[in-house]
Amino acid sequence: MCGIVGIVSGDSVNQEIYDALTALQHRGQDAAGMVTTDGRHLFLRKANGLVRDVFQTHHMAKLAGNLGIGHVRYPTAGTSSSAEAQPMYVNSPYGIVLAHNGNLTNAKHLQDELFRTGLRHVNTSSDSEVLLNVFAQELQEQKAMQPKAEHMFAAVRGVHKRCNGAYAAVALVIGCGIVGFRDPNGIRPLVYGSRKGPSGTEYMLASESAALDLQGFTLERDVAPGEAIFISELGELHTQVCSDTTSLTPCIFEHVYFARPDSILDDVSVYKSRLRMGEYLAAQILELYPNGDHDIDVVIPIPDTGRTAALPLAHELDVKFREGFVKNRYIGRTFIMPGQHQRRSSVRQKHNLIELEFRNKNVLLVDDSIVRSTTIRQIVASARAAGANKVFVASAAPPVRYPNVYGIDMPAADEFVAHNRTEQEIGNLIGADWLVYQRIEDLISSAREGNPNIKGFDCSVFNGEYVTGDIDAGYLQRLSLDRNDLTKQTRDEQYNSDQTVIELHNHA
Ligand code: PIN
Repeated sequence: MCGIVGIVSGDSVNQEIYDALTALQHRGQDAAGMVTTDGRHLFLRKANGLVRDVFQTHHMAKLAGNLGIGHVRYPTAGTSSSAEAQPMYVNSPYGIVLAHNGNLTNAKHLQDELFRTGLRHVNTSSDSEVLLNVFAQELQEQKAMQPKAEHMFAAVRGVHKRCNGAYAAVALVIGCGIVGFRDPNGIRPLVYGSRKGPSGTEYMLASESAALDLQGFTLERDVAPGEAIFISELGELHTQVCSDTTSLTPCIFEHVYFARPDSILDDVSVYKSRLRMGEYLAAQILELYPNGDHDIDVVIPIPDTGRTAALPLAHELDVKFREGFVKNRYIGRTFIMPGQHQRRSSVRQKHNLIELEFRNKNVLLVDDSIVRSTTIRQIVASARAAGANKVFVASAAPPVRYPNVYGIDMPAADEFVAHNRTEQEIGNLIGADWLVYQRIEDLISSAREGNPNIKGFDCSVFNGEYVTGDIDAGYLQRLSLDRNDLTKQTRDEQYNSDQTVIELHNHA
């Protein structure tokens, strides 16, 4: 998963992009990057690491200019090499940089096509470099000496015709402005906002509305599926839907886990979605165990995301809500750490127990989702070790059974605990007395009740239905082979032993 931002301001944008990227850091901790422009040159800084480590004072001093874009990355395609950090740059036409969140499902085909039709070379294994080059090629076709909004829109129209999959992107074109666009299914989020500046209205595009709030921008609205928002370097805003076939089917996993609770995506408060997930879980438990004979003494969330659903769940069940785990906030999110080994050791460090909340009690543990089950297995075991009588588990999301092809790092079905297992078998495996999963229709209602205009969500990780309609067994097999934990680990080891070469190459 990744986070993107673009700002056109009347003043220097470097600090604001830095702050916005920090607000989006939860979307990716692997690499960060920023490009600014003074209208003639681009200034680029990107490297592996957290925002606070990548941008140092001497970098910030050089990131001059009133417009810029930024990116935080977790690698969903390709390697953890810093050569694949974003924004990515192409010199022709004009000089363009682009930051992308999502995953193109026809990247290989497009890469060949780019060479055949434009003699364009794609140097990394990143689909974002493909997206950048398709956009550049389409913009070049416009043959404008000084590109304007209409040329940007025509280029985005061309992108929509050729690219499949998920993409929310911001691109900066030197001497022109910033364009943000979202794929025709609106799978990945993208919002924009405005604020009054000393010399007129200033605009910001971002993956999540929380980043706008924190920079003093007022949320205008979401970028619509297939739409492009162009902000010229003078601060004029133009919008156009650049696809004839659009439908809004945003990724439901944003509501389950990825997005910040203080964000509003497609007019739905993520926080409220999660509260409703808790209410639906409670209704299901009361249905399964009528007359309150569920035997639960206390509801204990697994921090952080699990907490929002656990609160109304406890309330509806009329049992106590207690904090039983203290999370060390200085350890990264385990779920998005590459490689199972790293994940396992950090789960252990991450959650410590408040023993007295467990001793001799029947506890219901609530997490946002169970993917590989590494976290929950260890947590159930430590709850028992702390003296719990019975340990029940509730997952605010249904079982994750299918790979994600739209930019979330869940590429291999056989790494999921629910792969080829029934819910009963999973419950046994994780050591729970019983396990209850959210029903998919309840999950959809939890998010959709915030905005009934949303026709549907991409729920592919739960139901295997891919909204772009282009995913077959062959694609999933290639994805799994290319991106499973073992492949990633081997690739990272190779990259690490190669680092001097990459460092030299990337010394800027
Ligand atoms: C934890 C969010 N949440 C915890 C992410 C772990 C699945 N996992 C998804 C549960 S937090 S596993 O909000 O960032 O603190 O099943 O793959 O082990």
